[in-house]
Amino acid sequence: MNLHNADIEISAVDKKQYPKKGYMEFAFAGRSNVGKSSMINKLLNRKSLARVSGTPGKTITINFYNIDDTIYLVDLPGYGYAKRPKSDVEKWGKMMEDYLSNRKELVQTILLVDSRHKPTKDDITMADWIRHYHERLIVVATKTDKLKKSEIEGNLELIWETLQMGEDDILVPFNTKDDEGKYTVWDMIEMMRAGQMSEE
Ligand SMILES: Nc1nc2c(ncn2[C@@H]2O[C@H](COP(=O)(O)OP(=O)(O)OP(=O)(O)O)[C@@H](O)[C@H]2O)c(=O)[nH]1
Ligand SMILES: [Mg+2]
Repeated sequence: MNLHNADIEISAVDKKQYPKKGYMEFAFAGRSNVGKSSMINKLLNRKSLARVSGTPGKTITINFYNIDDTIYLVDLPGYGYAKRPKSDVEKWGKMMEDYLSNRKELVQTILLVDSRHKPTKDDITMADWIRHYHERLIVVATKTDKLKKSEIEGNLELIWETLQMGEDDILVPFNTKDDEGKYTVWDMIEMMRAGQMSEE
């Protein structure tokens, strides 16, 4: 999968709007501003297919990107945005729960955390949620270009420890400035799609 036909299929505010084609789905969760939309753009070599926001967390939607009429990449609404009203936090919770717990097409939720910081309480909750619904926790540590080379390993260790990751789990460093993380994420998605990652 190197060159992709990709388009937004639906920006859903309600589960009735979720796609009905049955393609496998790979979803990205994480704090507002962690880089979910940027990562989708990077994976697809597109500048602004997924909207990258200066003002985080404005609308609570689940965005489905149709990739080659084969899979969906799913941009989940971000959390941890301080200025969000309580009613929005509730809406967020209901939408996430609806999607994560009932969606048969969902193969894996991938958690994005900022490589510069220790994962937050919300990140830990999200990691637990993912572990509850999937066999393994896959975490992408974003914005590694903002770290010194010498800092990366230690920060990855801190993320690994804080999220209590185990031997079946996967942690991938990622940034939008080079292509390394992009290839690793695509390889993972390809393997999951082919069902080759379950029994290693
Ligand atoms: N330097 C650097 N900046 C990044 C990287 N990824 C994202 N950013 C920046 O981080 C900011 C937030 O990125 P988004 O992709 O909008 O984050 P998001 O997780 O989709 O945020 P919400 O949609 O609000 O949940 C933007 O200013 C991006 O340009 C990265 O790898 N390196
Ligand atoms: Mg976004």
